[in-house]
Amino acid sequence: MNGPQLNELPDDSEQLEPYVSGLRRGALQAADPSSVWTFTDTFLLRFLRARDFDVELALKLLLNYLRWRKESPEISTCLSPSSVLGLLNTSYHAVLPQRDHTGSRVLIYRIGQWNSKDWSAFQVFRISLMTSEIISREIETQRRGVKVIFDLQGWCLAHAMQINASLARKISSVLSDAFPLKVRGIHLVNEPMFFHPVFAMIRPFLPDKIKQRIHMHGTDFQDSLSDFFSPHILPPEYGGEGPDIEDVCQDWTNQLLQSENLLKKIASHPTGDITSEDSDDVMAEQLSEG
Ligand code: VIV
Repeated sequence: MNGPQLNELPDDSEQLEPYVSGLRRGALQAADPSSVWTFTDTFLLRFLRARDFDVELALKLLLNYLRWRKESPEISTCLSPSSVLGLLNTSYHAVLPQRDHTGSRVLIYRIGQWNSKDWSAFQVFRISLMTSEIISREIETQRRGVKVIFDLQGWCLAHAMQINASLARKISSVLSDAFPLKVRGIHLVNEPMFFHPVFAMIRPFLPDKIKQRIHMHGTDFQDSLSDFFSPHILPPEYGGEGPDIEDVCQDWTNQLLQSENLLKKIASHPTGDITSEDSDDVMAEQLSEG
């Protein structure tokens, strides 16, 4: 069986066993001998699916994920939706209730809602990490990845000032090889001219594969965005016939708040491998069925 076929199998399929064992062996070999890491199958499968069951690439991704977390404590150690509720309540972010025609999750970030006097770039980044941790638990998302719409209306110098070279690097790492999510498309809408210098900081670190998936739609974006997303899933603000942006943001904020305990556990765990059967996970299962 090839990678894409393996990707369709469920977590408990026997055929996945050799891949899971191979990845576990590699990870334990690469680990600091004093560490007490253990890895559940469920956790390892996220990395395998993200790399279509290429064990070597999945190992690289897993080690990058662990290193990124360690090197970015300002972002990774504080995953608490309630701590950024003020920002979430401005309709800054949503995961659309419906997947796109390829099964990808569709995320919206409305950067203009980010008041940079009140919220640091690290806090803003944490929201993306929280959402990513939650949706990467869904098997269908592990298979079909994510597409992201960044609405840059309202992007201004104060925002640009928050993005230094070190942060630009962290952004490009999670997009390319430090988080177990396939990034299938990045769509920028309403980007002003002076967003370009910021993008120029991030771009050089991105592999060609990701660069090719970045689309700049400008202010007159509705026609070109509809080439990628069917109108019935998009909010009217983005040229669609789906639910209002305020409603989808509110719904996702509620999902995040319900995941508060789970996210705190993930943040404080040495590897992030939280796969327990408690109430938090019931929610993750409900999400993956939806
Ligand atoms: O976090 O798959 C200058 C995606 C994103 C993630 C994470 C994962 C992921 C697609 C990002 C996208 C957003 C963690 C796993 C990189 C957080 C960005 C936070 C910063 C502070 C936002 C500032 C605005 C950016 C906007 C443009 C970025 C694109 C060119 C990617």
